Amino acid sequence: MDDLRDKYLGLIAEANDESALENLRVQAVGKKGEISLKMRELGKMTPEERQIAGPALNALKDEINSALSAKKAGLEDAALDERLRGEWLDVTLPGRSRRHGTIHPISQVTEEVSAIFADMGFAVAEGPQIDSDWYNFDALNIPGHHPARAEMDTFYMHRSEGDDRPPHVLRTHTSPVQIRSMEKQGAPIRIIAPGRVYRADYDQTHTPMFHQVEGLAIDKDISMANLKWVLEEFVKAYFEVDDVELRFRASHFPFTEPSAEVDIRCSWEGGTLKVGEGDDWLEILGSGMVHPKVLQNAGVDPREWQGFAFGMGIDRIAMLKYGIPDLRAFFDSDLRWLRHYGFSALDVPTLHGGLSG
Ligand code: 2U9
Repeated sequence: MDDLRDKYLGLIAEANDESALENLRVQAVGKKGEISLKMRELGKMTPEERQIAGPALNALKDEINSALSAKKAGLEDAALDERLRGEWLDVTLPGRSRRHGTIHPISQVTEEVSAIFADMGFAVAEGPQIDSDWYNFDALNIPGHHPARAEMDTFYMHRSEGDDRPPHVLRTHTSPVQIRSMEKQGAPIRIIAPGRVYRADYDQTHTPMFHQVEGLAIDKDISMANLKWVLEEFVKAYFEVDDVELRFRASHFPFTEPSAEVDIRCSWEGGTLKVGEGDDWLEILGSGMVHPKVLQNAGVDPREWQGFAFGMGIDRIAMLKYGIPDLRAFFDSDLRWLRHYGFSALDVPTLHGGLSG
């Protein structure tokens, strides 16, 4: 019996996986196992012999069963340890940083401006960047002899000889969008039209492609007073100041009458712009009451409807707010520029909530 005990405890100690252990269990204490066979022999023994051998065999069976369980638990622990060694993770290590792209200042400012006007009930309208000279000029009361229509300022689409379709241009302002919107939905209307525009001009303050946002509000009794309030609210929200003083200077545009250029009070102390204080004035937009002829050209009856329009350069107000010195860098600079002046994707403005993130 001691031989049997030594044999099986030895084999169990040496087993190194669960299936080997199971084989040993069947071989030792299974129905036809060595110990079970020995137990069957008890019947042939004398009562005295049986009284000694019976309990001894039961004890041996118990001992082997507990050795099997202990070994099984040991193998499971070892397997777990092995797995954990492979999956070891230092949660105190700093995260691996991934290179994120950034939002271009033009996109950021377009979103900011759209969110501010959306809060005042303006919808965003879009239109084609190549348009007919009717939508870009005539409908806006800009006559054929106007200098803006000269090839020097406007990019005209090439036409082959004999092609008599009306001339098309790269739009020089987003105003055609408002004409098309009025044609489509009529009055009343409250929209802004942000987007790319093109003029043949290139120096430190002009690029041949730049961005504008124009606004239009047409209703039964809209006046310059409404224009003034809307622009004040816009300037305060955009430059994030509680108060600002606007100066309306009489001006002339073919598409508005009367027309005004709008300056904001500011200071440039220490080279940085402060809006709403100081003795300087900064021109940021043009505006006026939409010319009756323009309303008529867009299919809106000027005897019934009137309203204001305004326009400003997105690139320019982006430079002013975010201290970007050279306009040309917007469109021909490298990724280092974008990493410096770009915005995180989390900084996009939300409606009714100011800036998130
Ligand atoms: C319609 C009627 C009127 C839009 C207007 C201006 C004045 C203006 C400039 C600002 C700086 C262009 O980017 S800029 O160079 N714009 O001064 N724009 S009123 O007037 C409209 C537009 C559409 C149907």
